[in-house]
Amino acid sequence: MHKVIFDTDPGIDDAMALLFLHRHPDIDLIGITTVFGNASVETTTRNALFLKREWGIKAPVAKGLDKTFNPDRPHVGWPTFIHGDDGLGNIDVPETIDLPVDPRSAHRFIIDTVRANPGEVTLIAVGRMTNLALALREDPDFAPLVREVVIMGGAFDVNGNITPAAEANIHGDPEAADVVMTAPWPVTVVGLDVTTKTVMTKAMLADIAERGGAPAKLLSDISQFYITFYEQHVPDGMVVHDSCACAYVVAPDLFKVRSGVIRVVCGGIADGQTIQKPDSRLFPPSPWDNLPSQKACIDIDAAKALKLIGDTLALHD
Ligand SMILES: [Ca+2]
Repeated sequence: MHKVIFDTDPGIDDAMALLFLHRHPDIDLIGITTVFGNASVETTTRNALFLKREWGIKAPVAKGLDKTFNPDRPHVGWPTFIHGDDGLGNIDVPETIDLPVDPRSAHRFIIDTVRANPGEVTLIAVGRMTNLALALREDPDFAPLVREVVIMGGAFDVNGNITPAAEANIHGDPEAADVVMTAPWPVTVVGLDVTTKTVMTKAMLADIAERGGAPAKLLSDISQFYITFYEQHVPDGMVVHDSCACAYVVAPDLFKVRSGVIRVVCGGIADGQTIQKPDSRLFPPSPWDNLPSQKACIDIDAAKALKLIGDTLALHD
């Protein structure tokens, strides 16, 4: 069993990943922490509570802060053209959800939960890296107690999606991402190199909606707005970015990884770019020296990953 804290900014592909974690038999979802990105943290937290209620998820929800790790960074608008004004595809999510939020902030919840389960917790982070970086700053000694960190973000051997250099989750808080990539815990980065190969067709989603009961039907309804956006990028369907990170946790064999120190460019025209120094390469002294080697996913068996994701989403409670 994998004890998982899901750090998320729901977000349509986040919603799919959350249902995957809820339904996969090898995942014990012990916490949901929210971050801003696809929408404000007020909205992403409301959406997490909405999905928790609709899907009967037990895990507590802890709300993150609404500032980048470097508070001087200017605010960038929300991508409402991808995720809708409500962050969930404009399905009329209620204004408020009558469920309690954990009294702790997201980063404090992460620290406390990891310290209560040393060596056992996997952090899956599929939004900006702000909460994880804040946790490292508040409690620098807790990183080695984390079993594994799996991130959806970054782009290594391919272009970014928000600039030619940068992927959106990393671009949204580059300083936080650099702190997370260089911390003494094992990180695997599931970025655009593999997620853009993982396209769920409309037919696959319709099949999941038919087999998976009301929760899968809701997921399908949420996803239609996103599919319309993706028509300009893929011929049929949607890229399931965040679910790829969850699939990695239960089926790492479906991914090809490369080891090496990963740094994040902070500032300039390549702001938010992720750059790995492969362990097999030698260079003169550089800012990549004397830091932990992490894993970047560079290929995926997309057909098998999509089957795993689809079959999991269609499982009944
Ligand atoms: Ca996300």
